Amino acid sequence: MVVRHDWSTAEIQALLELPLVELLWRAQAMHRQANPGYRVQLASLLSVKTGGCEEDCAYCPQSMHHSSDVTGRPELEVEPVLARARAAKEAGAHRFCMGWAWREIRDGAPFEAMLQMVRGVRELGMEACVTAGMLTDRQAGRLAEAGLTAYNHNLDTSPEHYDRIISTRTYQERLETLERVRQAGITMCCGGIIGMGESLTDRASLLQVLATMEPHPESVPINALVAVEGTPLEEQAPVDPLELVRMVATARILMPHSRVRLSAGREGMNREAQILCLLAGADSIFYGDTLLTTGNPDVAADRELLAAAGVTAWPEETADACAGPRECRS
Ligand code: SAM
Ligand code: DTB
Ligand code: SF4
Repeated sequence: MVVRHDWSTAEIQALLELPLVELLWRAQAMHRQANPGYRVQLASLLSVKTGGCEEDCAYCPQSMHHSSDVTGRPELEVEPVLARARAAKEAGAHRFCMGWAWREIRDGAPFEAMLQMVRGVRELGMEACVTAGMLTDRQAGRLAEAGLTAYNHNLDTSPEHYDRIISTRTYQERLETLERVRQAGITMCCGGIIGMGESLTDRASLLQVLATMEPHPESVPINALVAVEGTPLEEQAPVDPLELVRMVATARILMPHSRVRLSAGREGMNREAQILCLLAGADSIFYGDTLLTTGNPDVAADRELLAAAGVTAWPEETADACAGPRECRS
């Protein structure tokens, strides 16, 4: 399998525009080679620090610039977070992702607590992912030392569409944060959102930035906008689920070894559309009743979804774990 890092936006747009059956066929061929068992990683999310964020991301209910901002939710402490991680593990999750609604990480007690949470999650034998905004080299180094598996920092959209979505932080700053994560030896979780008024060329352009990274991000979350009341994007029409299928399939073709995560937006999709995404190459879902502040299908529904699709969840089958070039699956 040839893994390329020199994709042009035009080539990617041509993939996105293929007849759906053809696109699915090509994505399937890649997916079967890279993940012959069709295994799907279950990742649970927890918002540790919710709301009051200084950034003005137009999609985000946690920005202090929007009337949707959630106030008065106390920041969670180490023990309750680890209790949630244990519960997620018992429910079958293999990765535990923790979010902080921050513009950037600052040193001090909350950061020390974050490091303890990372250590605690790793001691449970789970992968640990953190998303907390920008960070310094030293903070990235300390997170790596604590055993952090992945840092999530999304590009969200194309460089061209970005200014219509966020004004308080530049695309370049995002890329620099990602580079710090890479340099520290932490795997990169980086993806975007569709349904924010972007064109097909914007989607191709976002994927071009991701697919020309070397190495590719180990994890690529593909979100469909959850249009939350009180955010500037509250009126956005829901995306056609087949658009999400196309985005997942194209990501799979471009980045064969990356974990493509079917992320926000599943609540508005029927079972068949979600199964099409699994067929198109999604090999992870967020698992648990809530994402950060919005809803997600419940655990029982997701168990039924995976059974109906005939795919296996991690960590049941870990015999050949860590055999491939992906991030550790043990
Ligand atoms: N503050 C940190 C940051 O922005 O890096 C971490 C938390 S932030 C909520 C994580 C990601 O969630 C965002 O980059 C965005 O891609 C996604 N997200 C947030 N709100 C969303 C929404 N309403 N619909 C879809 N995705 C959303
Ligand atoms: C990602 O790309 N999607 C997740 C995770 N990374 C952190 C977050 C989705 C958040 C959806 C809106 C909310 O629940 O607040
Ligand atoms: Fe803050 Fe992250 Fe929400 Fe942007 S996406 S407003 S940085 S919490």
